[in-house]
Amino acid sequence: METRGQQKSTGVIVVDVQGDFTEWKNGALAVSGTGKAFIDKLGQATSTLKSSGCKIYATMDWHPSGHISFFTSHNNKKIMDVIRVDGRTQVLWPPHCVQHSSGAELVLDKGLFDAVVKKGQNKNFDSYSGFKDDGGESTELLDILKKDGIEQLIVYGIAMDYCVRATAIDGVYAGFDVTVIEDLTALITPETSLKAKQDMINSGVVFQKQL
Ligand code: VGL
Ligand code: ZN
Repeated sequence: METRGQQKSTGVIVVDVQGDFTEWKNGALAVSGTGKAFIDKLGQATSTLKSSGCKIYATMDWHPSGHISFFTSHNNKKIMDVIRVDGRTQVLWPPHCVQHSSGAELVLDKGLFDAVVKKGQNKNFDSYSGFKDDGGESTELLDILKKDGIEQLIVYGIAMDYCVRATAIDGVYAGFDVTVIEDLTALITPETSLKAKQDMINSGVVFQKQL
């Protein structure tokens, strides 16, 4: 079989581009820089990648009400407090991406996606990574990538310092070449994003400014 010169098959993981994370939809956990212009840019980049033959996957945060990551699920806690649960660190967020709520909906055209993977469905575990939750339970993402013969991943979306970070790093652990497109991400805080970028680079994630 002739394989020389054949390109590695590329999968694109569009992380958590859901109303609740956007300013455009006045989301519950709106990340700065996520107005309509940013979302349009993500849509255009994703269309371009799809046209060039990449498989396109979306992850979705999909929490039950009373989820462990919601500050309202704990007594006397406020947004962005950090607590310890069973030896794990848990950042507390406003309730967001509650299953079936309008804020949980993807804000990109669903026709772009070859598969959509939901995460964070177990009330007791958070799941920044699209591959597995903090309890170690896997989503179907890795099986889908393997079935599709994917060898390299392009990752972008919201938020760079949390779910993009965790998904990109787990992608490397799973054996993929992973590139994060920086201009197609939005970040929650400058401090966590600086650390996140360093963590990703240390894990072997490649950073690229633009597509
Ligand atoms: C995310 C905080 C809480 C993310 C999800 O998508 O980055 N951040 N849940
Ligand atoms: Zn979440």
